[in-house]
Amino acid sequence: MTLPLMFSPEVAAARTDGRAIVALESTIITHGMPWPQNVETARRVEAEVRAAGAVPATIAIMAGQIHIGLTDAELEQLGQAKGVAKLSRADLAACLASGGVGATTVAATMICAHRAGISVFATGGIGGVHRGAELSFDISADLLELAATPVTVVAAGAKAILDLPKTLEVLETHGVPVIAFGQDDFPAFWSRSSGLKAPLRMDDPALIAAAQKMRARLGLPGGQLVANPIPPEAEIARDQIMPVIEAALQEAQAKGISAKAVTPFLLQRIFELTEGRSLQSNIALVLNNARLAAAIARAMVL
Ligand code: PSU
Ligand code: MN
Repeated sequence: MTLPLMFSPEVAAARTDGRAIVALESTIITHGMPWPQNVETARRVEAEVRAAGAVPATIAIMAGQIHIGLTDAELEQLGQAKGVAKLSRADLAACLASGGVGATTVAATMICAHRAGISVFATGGIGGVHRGAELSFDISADLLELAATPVTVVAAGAKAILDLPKTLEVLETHGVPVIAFGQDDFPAFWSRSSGLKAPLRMDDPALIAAAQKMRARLGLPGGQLVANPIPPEAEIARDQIMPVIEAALQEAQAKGISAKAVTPFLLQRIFELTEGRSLQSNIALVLNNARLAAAIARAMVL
């Protein structure tokens, strides 16, 4: 049996023409933002990729098929659907085999993108090492996927709800290049800086593309994490967002939220506690990441 890959007409045409393609994930649509902003944002992100000269490929599982690129109707359907599975490396195959529907996380989107020949992917923020991981062992599969699958992921750093020093340590242990774009500091999703220095810095999308190709030539598996700071006008300062994050984390603990539910719960609570401001920042940073990913993807096909 061959892999059930289904390309949208737009992505199929881009493949024929050898154009730059940028993968986009779907968990941010189903679990990361409320409707209707989720669908509106997904459309705007796709438009941003096109405006920057590449072709967007939003990835999701529908009726047991890996969709590489969604039509507008499919996007709307997914954005309104309730109870969609959040798929990572561990449950992707089971969902496909049973003919199910699922949204792909960073890890699962990387896997599908790679199978579809796409090497650049834009998202909001990757999963990472959760606070208290020394007890819960909650470390996102996104980190190990970056070590295994050759896709360059553009994110605004890791979400500040995580333990960022431990996240950087795990990435380093697994040999994942963490490249801050245009600054020295590792960004913290809603804020431009985490107060931590990023291991690497690059200011040129072409260099980021060249580094990914060089990894392949070295015979090293895995991708790269490009940490792109949120635009200054959209950021929430660290001293403003931190107390909100603390409050959300305490609620999650009191309610016994665990495993896959943690990240969606925290994002929703932070949205409520900031009266929607965190969502505005999240949208701005994803659009910004889409632009940079398109520039990297264009350099990749040269
Ligand atoms: N970025 C966002 N919003 C999100 C996510 C990323 O701006 O909802 C999702 C991604 O799909 C990421 C997932 O892979 O959160 C991480 O979940 P976990 O911590 O359970 O691994
Ligand atoms: Mn987790």
